[in-house]
Amino acid sequence: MSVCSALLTRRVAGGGCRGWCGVAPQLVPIRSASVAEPGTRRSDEEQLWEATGNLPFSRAKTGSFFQERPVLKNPFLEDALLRGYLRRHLPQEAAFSDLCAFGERVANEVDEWGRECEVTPPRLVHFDPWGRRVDHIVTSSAWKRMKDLSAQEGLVAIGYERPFGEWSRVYQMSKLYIFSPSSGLYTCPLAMTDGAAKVIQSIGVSWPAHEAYSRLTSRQPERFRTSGQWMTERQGGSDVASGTETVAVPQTDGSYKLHGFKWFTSATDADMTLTLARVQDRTGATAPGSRGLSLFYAEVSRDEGGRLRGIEVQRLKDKLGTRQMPTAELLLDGLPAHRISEEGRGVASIANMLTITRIHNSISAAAAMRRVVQLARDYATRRTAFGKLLKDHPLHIQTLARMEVETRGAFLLVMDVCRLLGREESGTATQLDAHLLRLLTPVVKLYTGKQAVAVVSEGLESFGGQGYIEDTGLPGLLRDAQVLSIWEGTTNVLSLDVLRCVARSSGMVLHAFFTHVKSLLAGASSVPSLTPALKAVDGALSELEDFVQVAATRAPGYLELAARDLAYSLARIYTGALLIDHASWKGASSSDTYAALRWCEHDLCPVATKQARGCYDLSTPPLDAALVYDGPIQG
Ligand code: UCC
Repeated sequence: MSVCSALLTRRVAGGGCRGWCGVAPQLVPIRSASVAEPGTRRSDEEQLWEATGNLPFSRAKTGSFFQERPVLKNPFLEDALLRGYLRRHLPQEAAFSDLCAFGERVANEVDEWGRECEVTPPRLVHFDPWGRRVDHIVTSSAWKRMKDLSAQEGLVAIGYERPFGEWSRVYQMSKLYIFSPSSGLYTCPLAMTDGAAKVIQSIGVSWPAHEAYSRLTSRQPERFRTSGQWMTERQGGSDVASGTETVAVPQTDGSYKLHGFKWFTSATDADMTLTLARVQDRTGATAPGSRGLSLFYAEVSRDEGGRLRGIEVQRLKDKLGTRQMPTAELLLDGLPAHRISEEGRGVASIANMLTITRIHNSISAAAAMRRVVQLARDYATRRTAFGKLLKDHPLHIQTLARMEVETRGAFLLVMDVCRLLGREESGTATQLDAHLLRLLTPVVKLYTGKQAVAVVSEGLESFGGQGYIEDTGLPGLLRDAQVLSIWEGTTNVLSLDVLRCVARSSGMVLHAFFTHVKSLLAGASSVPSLTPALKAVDGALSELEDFVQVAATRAPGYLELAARDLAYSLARIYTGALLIDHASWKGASSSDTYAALRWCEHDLCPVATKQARGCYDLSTPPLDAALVYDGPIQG
């Protein structure tokens, strides 16, 4: 039997792709047939291929081998840590069965809608066929289905119904965590909607926003409404105090009309918004800075002619990712609005919204990591390279294990912040809890935002070239992850927020941090398998205490240079303590212990490491600047 007929026999017998895998020589005759020069004599083997009609790549044939795609399974059932965490803290049958059913729906139904949102991005129709300005943002039917689903599943409502008391936020965020990577970015309007409901509730649910509150927190799709959060203007989104030019002109009935330009408004198809503006006095003057800003509630509505009242949508933003979601530039030209904060208390009043959206952001970050790990580990059971499945290559599995450790750390960190939020909202928070919530909100947001980009990027690489192919849906995960460290406060802005809350609390937030980490470590001290991790976190905590003492004696510029590394140190130490605490629980698994040990291979206190190297000495800024600008000819 010739080589070819042996291969043919094998192909028929093998049937599927696996029979072909890793048998490179069989492709030789095919390749040589396809590259034969015109007029050259073909070999007997090639002629035999043709005669039998089995040239696998000829004419309409595309070969018989195809990689298997990764399969999305129920994200709740796939997630051992999520289930373990809930078994420990919220062992309620109702919560488990709801999350399980929702996970099934996400895998089998919702994920496809998310893909539809991605491939059918929103578009802006400025004019109707007769030339009238309409400014319609046209969204996909999947995007609209996401809205109905969000109401039905109570994705905002749960936070306000509080079915599980202080654990209700953990339950709500667990649902969002399952939903987020399949949501087509619908989690963005939900974050702002949740934040708006929180602001209204904290101000007092009364006219004019009481009806809005009941709709924002409704489970009925026909009543449910979403909110925007319009903060960013042309001068930028971080320094809100000096960047806000929008003015509020008082009306005789006590309401206001807003005039300004909002440069970056997310999920602009919202039904209402909270926004900042400066109230004009009778002379048209406004107060500068933060004390000139007030918080306004405005509804997005249309007049009888179909035109938006007081708003022109200038254009939709052309973004790297989050393309599923309409983000727009808005000209406010007499938008009717109501002031809902005291005059000059705008930033302080919208801070509640920032807390909520930053926590949602962190949930989305942890969820993106979890999703890419789930897909990558599934793919590793299907894809063969170098003669065996990827899952049987130790280096590949080591890479996935490192991603898993990062994902577990992110999950526990964000869930702990949700726990604290739930305690605050249910009235069970201690002063220590309140301090921790204030400190850890910027920390979890900045740390998980960065981790998500790294883990999702690594995840794409684990698919080889397929991770770079658009219609696998994988590149979208990376594009969407990149926004997580940018919006709702960049890494540096949030690092400075950490310093600010330390200063404003006279160090009490740090005191709460040290106290709580020590109590978590003490609770695990009797578990011998965790000793190396305990020692590592305890040592890092001491280094951090030393750093704080030294830094307190230095000029303010010293701490500013250390701000990012300080925030990272807080994140790594606290996460280490949470991993240890979780692994010390009686229902924990050996993987929980292993994850805690692996986490502690990080530099847990980079701020101490870099301090020892003189990284924050005041001699460094000019050297940094000289390095950054090395090259351009001065003139
Ligand atoms: O809108 C955007 C896109 C929306 C998309 C949302 C979707 C996200 C979910 C994703 C899920 C997939 S982007 C807009 C982003 N912009 C920001 O995040 C702003 C970033 N900048 C800051 O955070 C700054 O630190 C500012 C603006 C807060 C700084 O302003 P000021 O005026 O300098 O602030 P002050 O003076 O420090 O604080 C004023 C008051 C103080 O209260 P009082 O007066 O009582 O002492 C502060 O304690 O506000 C209080 N405050 C806070 N309270 C300030 N920040 C906070 C805070 N984080 N928490 C509690």
